[in-house]
Amino acid sequence: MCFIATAIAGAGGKIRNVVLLGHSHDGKTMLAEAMLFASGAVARMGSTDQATATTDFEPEEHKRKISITLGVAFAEHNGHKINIIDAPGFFDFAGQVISGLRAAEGAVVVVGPTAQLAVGTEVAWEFCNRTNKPRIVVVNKLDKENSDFYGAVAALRETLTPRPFPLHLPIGAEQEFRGIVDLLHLKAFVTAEDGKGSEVPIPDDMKQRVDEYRGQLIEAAAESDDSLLEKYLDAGTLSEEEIQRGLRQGILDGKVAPVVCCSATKLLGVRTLMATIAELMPPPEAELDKPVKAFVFSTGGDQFGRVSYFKVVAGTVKADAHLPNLSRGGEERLAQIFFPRGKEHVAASEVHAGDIAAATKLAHTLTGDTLGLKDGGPVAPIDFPGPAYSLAITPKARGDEEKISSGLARLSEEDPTLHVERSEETKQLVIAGLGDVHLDVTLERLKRKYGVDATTATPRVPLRETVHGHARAEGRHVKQSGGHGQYGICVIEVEPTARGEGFVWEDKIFGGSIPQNFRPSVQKGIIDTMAKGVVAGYPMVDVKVRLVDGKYHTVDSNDMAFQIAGSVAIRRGALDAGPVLLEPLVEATIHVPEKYLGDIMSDINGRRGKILGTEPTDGYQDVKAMVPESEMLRFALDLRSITQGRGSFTKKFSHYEEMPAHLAKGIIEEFQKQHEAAASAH
Ligand SMILES: Nc1nc2c(ncn2[C@@H]2O[C@H](COP(=O)(O)OP(=O)(O)OP(=O)(O)O)[C@@H](O)[C@H]2O)c(=O)[nH]1
Ligand SMILES: [Mg+2]
Repeated sequence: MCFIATAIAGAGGKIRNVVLLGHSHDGKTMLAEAMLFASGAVARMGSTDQATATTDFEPEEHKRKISITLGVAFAEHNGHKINIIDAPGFFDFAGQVISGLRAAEGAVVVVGPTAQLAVGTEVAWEFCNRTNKPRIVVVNKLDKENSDFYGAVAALRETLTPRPFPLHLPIGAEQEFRGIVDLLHLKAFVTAEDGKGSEVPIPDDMKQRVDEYRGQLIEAAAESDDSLLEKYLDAGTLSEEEIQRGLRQGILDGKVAPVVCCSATKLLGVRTLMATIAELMPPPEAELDKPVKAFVFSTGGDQFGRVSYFKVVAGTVKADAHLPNLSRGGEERLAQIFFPRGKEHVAASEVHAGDIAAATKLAHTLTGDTLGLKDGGPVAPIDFPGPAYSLAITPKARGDEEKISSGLARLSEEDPTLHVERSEETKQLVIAGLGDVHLDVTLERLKRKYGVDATTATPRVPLRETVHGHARAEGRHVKQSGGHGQYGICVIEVEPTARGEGFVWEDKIFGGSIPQNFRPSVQKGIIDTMAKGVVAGYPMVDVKVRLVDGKYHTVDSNDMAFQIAGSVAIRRGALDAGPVLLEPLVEATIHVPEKYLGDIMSDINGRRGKILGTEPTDGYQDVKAMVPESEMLRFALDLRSITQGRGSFTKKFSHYEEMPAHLAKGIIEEFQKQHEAAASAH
């Protein structure tokens, strides 16, 4: 195998990098396995059901029977090296899809064999459209009962552009599915019960259909090139070579998307799919003679530790190379480079431009980095979706705080869609990602790799306190029974300032009711209390405090007594001045198919949000809204259920605004109750 990998790798034109995309469970991982097995790259055919598939090797994947991280492997077909990147279909792992698309020149969109277009197919299509990826569609599972190739094709054609059309047709259906007719080469292949494949004449009962679909194919090929179209209009047909050339161009230009058929588990249509990939998918652009440059498109882990998957963009990467990291500085030593086949490492001595390989234990290189000699600088990094769903996380065992932070830091380095933040304000450690399953998987990895058990909770939203009206309040701290006494009394006036002014202090004492040297003590007591929260445990802002009067005692007054007096005064004053809470608002941009617009608008209303505007983009709508952050905590999950996964959103902090009184009242009363209980317990 090592021989094949290196022997073919020399020629960029013989490499095909494809990413398998589609709805979860439609059979991408099994199709990858089938290609590996059919080409002899693996000796036994693994399966996702048995947790033995080559490209799904993480325990978290086995437990859920879904792919979570990219699986990278390679197969050989007819002198071509096909690098297969198996992406997850589950929406929480869209970051992996984006990584995979960056490394591949083409996508293989795997769909189920029914007349129902799955959401994951639509989403995969969108991803391909956005990144201008040439694509082939595979209708998989055609061995299944009630499978319907023509129904599936019709469903695809109804909604998707570029319009899919059949390149292969199935011979037999359901249990009788046994082979395919290749409309381009006009050949038929069947596989017998014993697994032996052979070429056969096109079945008589399919001839009419074959003619009809081949006609469509030729038209599609002709339409992708003016000279071909002319020829087609003249002669009424095209040669095989011309059809092939036209199709290749049409696929590359995003005008056509050929559909092939297969059963991954029965190994039907798998070799013809590989032939189609080799024939019609574009080769990588390989700048062999340029200085070496490699782009790290994904980071994962296996039994040997961290694995960085890279695609060589220019030149040749040699084993043991020392390459500068053009994105973040420093130099990396690529001690071992290899061609990954799932978790297996096939050692490589060199990797040429266009090819995909991996390295272990890079010191500081992360996903999106470019390694190479300075020539034109780094490749553009990958744009990953921002966090949509967050949870506060705490270690179960005391003393694990350090471990949880370093473990999460490592995990977020490997997963660009995982964000970790310690909130100064709420004192919580918060993890954020694309959905609840993403964060569940993160917790499991934390336990498996770093031995930390953790619990999660809804994050606290950092509110602020302020006041509405004016009040005058006295704060006294007087204890003079025996020993050293305490004496401090202050009178303050409290009022709001303009939003954003913070804390304003005015010393309006005439005469010496409080001596000069104790006035800063009062101020400090007030500031400290405001920072901790006066009425509800959140920092108080935008308040003006005027010190107007007080009393002191020549012996018993001291700094501490006046600090405490200040603290008491602000607590009373704030309560009397009509405390209000400010809450953070976020500006959200919600991207949904047009048909959900009404549902989203009413959902946002239900979250106390304001719609700022809508903007149509290509059958989708971008809804801009201003919504309280506290109402957005579960939005990622709700948006998914409203749109079945078709919608996405981003949000960013905008500003603070007053919380409705009835909500604030509840929070303040709750805090006061706890505060009193704590005070009486002392
Ligand atoms: N009958 C039949 N079952 C299949 C075929 N291909 C896959 N399956 C089954 O479908 C299920 C899902 O297959 P996977 O390959 O894991 O699906 P996937 O697309 O990788 O799913 P995600 O990783 O979640 O996106 C498994 O139970 C497979 O055994 C097929 O050709 N025929
Ligand atoms: Mg999978």
